[in-house]
Amino acid sequence: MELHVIRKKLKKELDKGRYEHTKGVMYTAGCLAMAHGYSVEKAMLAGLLHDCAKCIPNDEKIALCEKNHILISQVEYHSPYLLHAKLGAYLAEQIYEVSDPEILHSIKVHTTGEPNMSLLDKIIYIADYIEPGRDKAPNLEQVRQLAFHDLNACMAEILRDTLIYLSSRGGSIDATTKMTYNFYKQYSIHSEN
Ligand code: DGI
Ligand code: FE
Ligand code: FE
Repeated sequence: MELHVIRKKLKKELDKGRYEHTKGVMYTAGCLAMAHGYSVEKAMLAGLLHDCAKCIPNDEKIALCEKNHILISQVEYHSPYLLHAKLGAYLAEQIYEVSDPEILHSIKVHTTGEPNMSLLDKIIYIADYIEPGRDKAPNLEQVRQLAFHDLNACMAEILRDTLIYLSSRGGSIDATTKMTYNFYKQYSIHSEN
């Protein structure tokens, strides 16, 4: 499917704020690809589609996963918004006709991450967090700078701040998010880790 067709479709599927965020992630992913020697086109396509399932109502997310044999964990039943990553990868392939496994995988893991991520996985995970429309996270200035110098250290910072945020909120934390942090904390610029 051509890029402008995907954009038009997404504009209808997503609410205004989510579509703006999507464009921010698309361009930021493109810039990170330039900085780290990855295909700009592929990074932008992955960024464009990463949240394609985000605006589907939660009960529908669960129904769609069940119907298509996408496994739902206890934490995902408890926080169904987490499913937009897995479901997004599925829809990117089925609806938006993306067949590149690197792109599909980066969409699948963009919320929790996973240990030992590929270059594109990290580009999308990080672009999602630092795109210009984001303003709530702590240390954004430092994290943004790190993103263009050291992807692994940047992953460690984002995961650390995300886990602090999630435990302050008292919600359930996916085991994968913790495993991802445990993998990336070795690269942290903070000596206490
Ligand atoms: O879809 P976006 O909002 O653009 O970003 P995202 O897909 O990274 O989702 C971000 C939210 O997901 C953020 O508030 C942190 C949260 N999150 C990440 N890991 C976990 C998690 N939430 C829960 N409940 N458990 C996790 O392990
Ligand atoms: Fe997301
Ligand atoms: Fe996002």
